[in-house]
Amino acid sequence: MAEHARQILEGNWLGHATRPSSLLYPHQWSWDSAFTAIGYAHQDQDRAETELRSLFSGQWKNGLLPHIVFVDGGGPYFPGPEVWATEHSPNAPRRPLTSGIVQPPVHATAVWQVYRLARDRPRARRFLHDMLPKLDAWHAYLHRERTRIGSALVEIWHPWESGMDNSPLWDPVLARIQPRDGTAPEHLRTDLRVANPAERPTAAEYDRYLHLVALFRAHAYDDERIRAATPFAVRDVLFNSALVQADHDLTAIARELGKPSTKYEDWARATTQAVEDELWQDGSYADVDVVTGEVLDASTWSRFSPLFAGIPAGDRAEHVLDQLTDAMVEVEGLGPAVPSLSRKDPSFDPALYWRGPVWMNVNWFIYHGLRRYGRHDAAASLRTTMIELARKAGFSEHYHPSTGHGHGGAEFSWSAALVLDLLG
Ligand code: 2M8
Repeated sequence: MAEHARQILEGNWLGHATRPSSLLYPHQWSWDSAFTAIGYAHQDQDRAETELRSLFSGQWKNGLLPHIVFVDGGGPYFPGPEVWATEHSPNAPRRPLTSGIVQPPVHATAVWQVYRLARDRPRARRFLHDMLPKLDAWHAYLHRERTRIGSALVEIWHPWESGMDNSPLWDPVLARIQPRDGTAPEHLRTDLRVANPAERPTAAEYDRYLHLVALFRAHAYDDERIRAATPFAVRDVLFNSALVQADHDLTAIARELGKPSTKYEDWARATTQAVEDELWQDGSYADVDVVTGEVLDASTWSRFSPLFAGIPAGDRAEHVLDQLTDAMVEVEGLGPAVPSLSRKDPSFDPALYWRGPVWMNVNWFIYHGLRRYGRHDAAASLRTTMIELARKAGFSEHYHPSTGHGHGGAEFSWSAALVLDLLG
């Protein structure tokens, strides 16, 4: 199993970074690289460090860590660098070319794991030392530019920033957008040529994705202007939970290096409190639309992501753990798993990307959450299902929640890397 996972990563290795999947995603993606480094950490310190260093070579002067770092000659992908046109921003690097939005901040978590598992300790310490200022700038960007007065929660400004592109969470927000400034004609969409179109976001969704990119470009990627103008601004449970955990990990990194850590502890505390005060709505965690104040209550897996960061306590934690047990599905002959969207949700579709399939990273977050709350048996069952899914269906992008069949991109890096992490 581990050998097969290593072969997948080897096949996607570009010499300095790992692409998520050869045809569908032929460049370097932000949270994919963090997951991939978490897997490499067990086997290959050099690869793990190189993966994260190369991702951060795309970091902007204002600390923004872009969701895609384009690889010269990487292969066709829409929207490519010419659409992002990040030269409009004084903060974007001239090289490498990048996108101009972010993804969930799991990078400090990855850096800390790479450091902890490294065999060559002096080298690992140099790595940690080099990464601290980069992570500091990245988290400072989020806490500074992605918050508004009155809330410590960070905002996402695009469905792609959530990592869960076509989640039904965004339906009501996207419905308010009338796309004008930029559309995505089918012939430009490289994803439709290499993946099953029935498993990809719709044309209406892509038009809105592109409308938002055009808006960011028109505002020269100036955060203050975008904050005032964007019709898509969401306080997302997963993004904020990942950030709380990453702030905890950044605290550990700073302490390990004998550097001040109070700022990171304060960030973690303030965001935790804000998740508890502002995102707990009617007995469940839920995203909030900043523009309308509306609660976005689709029953996605991300309602459980605060467990990963140890956010809920006492009765609330028990309640979330009970909801999680209810949301699990049984993959035929393999065991329990958490689907990206509850079967009971009207938008549930077992093969449609972030609207139902089982994803390895989702189950990895939940596995760690369960362990954190002492639910070791449930965590062990989830681990077994993930390993057996990969054995049965290979390292797919996502899996059918009943049959366990693989869907989406094949030979998918984070599925391989996170199984390597589970194998230990
Ligand atoms: C998917 O998103 C990209 C856009 O960023 C796409 O569909 O083209 C998402 O699943 C995202 O979470 C992931 O990071 C990316 C690469 O695996 O693919």
